[in-house]
Amino acid sequence: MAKQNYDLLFKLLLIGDSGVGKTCILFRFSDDTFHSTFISTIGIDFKIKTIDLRGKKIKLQIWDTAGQERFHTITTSYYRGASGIMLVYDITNLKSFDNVAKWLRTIDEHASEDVEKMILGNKCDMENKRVIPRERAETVAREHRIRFLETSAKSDLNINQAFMELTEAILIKKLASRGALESADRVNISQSESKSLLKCCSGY
Ligand SMILES: Nc1nc2c(ncn2[C@@H]2O[C@H](COP(=O)(O)OP(=O)(O)OP(=O)(O)O)[C@@H](O)[C@H]2O)c(=O)[nH]1
Ligand SMILES: [Mg+2]
Repeated sequence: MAKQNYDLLFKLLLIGDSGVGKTCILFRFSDDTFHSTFISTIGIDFKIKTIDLRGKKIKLQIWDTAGQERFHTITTSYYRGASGIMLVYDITNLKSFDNVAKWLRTIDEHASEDVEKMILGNKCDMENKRVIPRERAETVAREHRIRFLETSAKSDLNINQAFMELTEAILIKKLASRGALESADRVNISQSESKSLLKCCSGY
């Protein structure tokens, strides 16, 4: 049998309005390429990239969803299996930012409760066309206790950082829950040990 060449597999999901740059973010991260022609995603697509983090090989399966409303039913069916979700808006497009609240509700409705979230304000290379001040987005992210970064798929700004931060948050959560499980096991063992001790000492 082929040897598994990774320690952990995380599924990530990119969501947000059509045209905000989800596909470009994914291509920049996975292939280090950028295309200025807009080819809207049909339904859903994915890419794989394995990264090294905290001494672990983590295989990322990254699902790129179509932002168009007509694909809502198919795309939301992928939320449940995701450990992390990147919600993208475009800093030059007010509507895409206003819709962040709507996308957050969609996450609440369809994703697992413990999913790690991150908001990305993309296209920050277009400073002259900016309509959403960074502070405004930071406030919204803080209110929802969600990580936030401004990115540019075009000029490769914060793209790697975004995936690393989200993956690290998932990893920390997983290790913490594993640690909790292990200590629960220890409690169970010591309880059963004490029961058998009780048995032997009380002559049962
Ligand atoms: N200037 C600039 N343009 C970008 C950036 N990211 C994406 N774009 C452009 O924005 C357009 C839309 O990008 P996509 O990545 O296809 O958008 P999407 O969010 O995947 O859209 P859907 O698949 O329809 O949901 C394309 O013309 C890209 O070249 C960026 O960081 N800066
Ligand atoms: Mg796309």
